[in-house]
Amino acid sequence: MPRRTAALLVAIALGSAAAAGCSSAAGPEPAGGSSSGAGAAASVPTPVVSTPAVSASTPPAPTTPAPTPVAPTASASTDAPAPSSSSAPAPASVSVRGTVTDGLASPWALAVLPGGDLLVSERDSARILRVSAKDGGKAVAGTVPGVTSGGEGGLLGLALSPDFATDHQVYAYFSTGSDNRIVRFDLDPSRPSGSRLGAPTLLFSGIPHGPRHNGGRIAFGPDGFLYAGTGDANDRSLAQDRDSLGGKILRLTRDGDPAPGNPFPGSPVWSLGHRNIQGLAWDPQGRLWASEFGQDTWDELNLITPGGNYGWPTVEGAAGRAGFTDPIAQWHTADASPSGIAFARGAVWVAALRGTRLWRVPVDGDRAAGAPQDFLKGEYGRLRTVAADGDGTLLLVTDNTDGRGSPRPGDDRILRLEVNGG
Ligand SMILES: [Ca+2]
Repeated sequence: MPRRTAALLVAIALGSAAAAGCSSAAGPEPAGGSSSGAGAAASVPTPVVSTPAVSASTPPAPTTPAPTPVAPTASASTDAPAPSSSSAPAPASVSVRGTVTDGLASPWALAVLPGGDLLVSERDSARILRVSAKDGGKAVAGTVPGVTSGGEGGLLGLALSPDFATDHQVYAYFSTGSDNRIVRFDLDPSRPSGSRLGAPTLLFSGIPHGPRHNGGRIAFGPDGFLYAGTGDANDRSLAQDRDSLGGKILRLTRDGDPAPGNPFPGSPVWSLGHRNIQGLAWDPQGRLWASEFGQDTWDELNLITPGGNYGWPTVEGAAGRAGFTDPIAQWHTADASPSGIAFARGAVWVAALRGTRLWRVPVDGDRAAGAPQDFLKGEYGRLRTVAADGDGTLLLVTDNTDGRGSPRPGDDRILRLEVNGG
């Protein structure tokens, strides 16, 4: 039997098993970990996905050939166009260098302050904590007023002003009872702990809110504008509606206005057709990468272009359909369920909740340079986000206290990782 055919059959068999195993956890942040079917899959190679199966049943896109999405499997390299040995990325290794701090409750976002201290948001308590780089000590910088926690909502993203060193401004994305919104605070380190956040300035509101799919990641791009990943708020029709803020990546000025140069005049929308975006990162060339929760089939890593339509809910994962941009990499939801991402050492690093591991997607320009590698599988439970902290260092935030995990003593924590190779 030709190898490709054999691989395809394996893909179908394993794919069916994986689909059956996750049918009850179709949410964007499905539970998982040791008590779920993920345990049984732990010793099985990650299912082969996509490319052969898709191309076998779907005619190729008529015009521009989409880059082949890369599936997270060692055997994918036998089916995918193999990079030449001279250009193949070296595998990387990851070492856990220590626990920066622990005892966090539903941590969600992480920001690295000048000097190395960290800001962490706690989704349910609505607190922003400052963590000392020296000893991991935690101090409450303040509690964000007006946050309504519940489901996947609460205090979500944080972003530092690009001029934080001089303006001390912090941006936050959070849920109220009726919407998601973005505010800005002054952070005054000279004030007493607990009152270091000034009064919030409301910058942007009306982002659709629901018990699930609230998006929530915010980050400043290299262009100085603020990007926000939103969710479809469990109303899938919003993602393709250019007039809705749901299921989008938004691009805003620092004051919350639609940024100049956005693809749809007067609109904050930068890209559409998303289900739930919780990961945003730029590579050194200024390309924006975004992770996205799939429903029950394909999680995605996408390369974002202005005005791009990423397909939800018409398609999930790589479909090769005209008018929709296919992902660069995709995973079964049991293997990933990706929240925060970071770019470091020539790769996108993806924190996986249900997949309980850290994925590395090596990239070469606008495409994946090889099959994703996974690290720390099952070792620390659900992973909420990852941030780069200088060359070769990653900060990884666990999230076993979000109501879907199995907290263990010390959860949740921030780990410092050292990346070698790559
Ligand atoms: Ca998509």
